[in-house]
Amino acid sequence: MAYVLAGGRGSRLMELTDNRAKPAVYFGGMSRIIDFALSNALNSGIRRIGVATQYKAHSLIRHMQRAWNFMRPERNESFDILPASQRIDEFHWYEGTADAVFQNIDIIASHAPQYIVILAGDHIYKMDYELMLQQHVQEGADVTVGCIEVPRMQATAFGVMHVDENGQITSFLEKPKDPPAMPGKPDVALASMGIYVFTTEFLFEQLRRDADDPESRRDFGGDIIPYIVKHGKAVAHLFSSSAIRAGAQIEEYWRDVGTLDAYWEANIDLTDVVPKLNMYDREWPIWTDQIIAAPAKFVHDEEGRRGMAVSSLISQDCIVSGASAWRSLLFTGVKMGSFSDVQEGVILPYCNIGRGARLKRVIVDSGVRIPEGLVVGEDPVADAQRFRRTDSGICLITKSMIDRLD
Ligand code: ADQ
Ligand code: ADP
Repeated sequence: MAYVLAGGRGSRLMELTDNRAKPAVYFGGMSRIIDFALSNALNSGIRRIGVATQYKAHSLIRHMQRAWNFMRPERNESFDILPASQRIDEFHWYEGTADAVFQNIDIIASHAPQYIVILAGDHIYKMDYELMLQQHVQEGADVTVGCIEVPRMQATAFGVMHVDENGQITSFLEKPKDPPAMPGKPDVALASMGIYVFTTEFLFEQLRRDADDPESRRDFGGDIIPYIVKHGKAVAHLFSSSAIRAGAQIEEYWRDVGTLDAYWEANIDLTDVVPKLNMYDREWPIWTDQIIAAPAKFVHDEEGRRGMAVSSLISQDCIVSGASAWRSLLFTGVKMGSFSDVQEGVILPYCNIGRGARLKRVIVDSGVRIPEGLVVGEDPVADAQRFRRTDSGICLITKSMIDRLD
């Protein structure tokens, strides 16, 4: 069984997660972030999935009901959406990630899985969990932790570990201020991806023990994993050893698109001629919700100006009329009016770009109507006053920011 943790807000995405949890944020022109973990589980052959939700779950739950409703109990499949529903008593929402599993022990037990793969619903990557599971079983581990090498200075946001020559984890520090380097690699740290394989019975024991510990924050990275590293057998599984093969090449791509800059960049990267993340891989499809809609359309406007998009991903139901897009993503249902121009823009579903608007290096939230003639990306001071502008100059534009303009 795969158990996906999808309750976190992702507060560093600022207003993009004001009304939806991070796993529900759109990515890549068609998908939502959670589709990657769910597709990985499905493509790995896992047919029982549970998803724990908490923060602003409406958009996420609606998406999963539309996109992920094809699991069939009569084929021994299941898809459980598990909102924090105060199952223990009326005072307890999910406290931490471990609690989000603990509170659903009875539901998990009803499916009787021998092993459970705990996943985060907020990372962009492709991975075959089967290989991690095989390693877990072969080595008789208590827990197997997915890990990846990252630049040492980025590791402050992760659990950082040391392993011995057999791959057993000998130390685990959650979000250390000064991350320890890997032996012989002073600029690299071995980071936890926040994904774990457990033998189910052992996980339940640990969750019950943790629930009785008044000091615990009920967190996998903060409490459960460090405890097992000290008292049991925790083994590291290197992501590079199970990254999916795309053609002959291993696609070693993993992103925590946790900030606006990282989110924007990971999206825009997909417009490269040969992106690091292959979304055209039929061997490893990223499943999502598909609406029934008209194809994307590019038209001359009345004045004869051409509508065009270059180096861009244009989703269905878009109309680019006498306008141009470059290195951009137009999600479903985006309409661009005459003389408007978008460069390096991530334009979420059902936005309208008004006549003559010029947008550079932007993220536009879903359903936003960009007024005629609005210019963003040319005057940093004006941008910062009106929109959420990052230090590197990416602007997030939301409905309420546009409403405040007039
Ligand atoms: P963090 O990145 O801090 O560290 P965390 O906030 O614990 O991740 O969230 C992990 C997952 O659980 C996310 O998908 C989030 O949406 C979800 N989640 C958070 N709180 C939840 C709750 N109360 N109920 C349900 N779901 C919840 C973790 C590990 C690190 C590791 C990084 C890798 O602790 O050791 O390095 O992930 O990104
Ligand atoms: P989220 O809440 O995560 O932004 P939604 O599924 O609610 O995702 O859709 C985002 C926006 O798109 C909303 O502003 C909604 O009103 C609009 N929208 C959704 N479906 C349609 C549609 N078929 N036609 C026009 N607008 C739509």
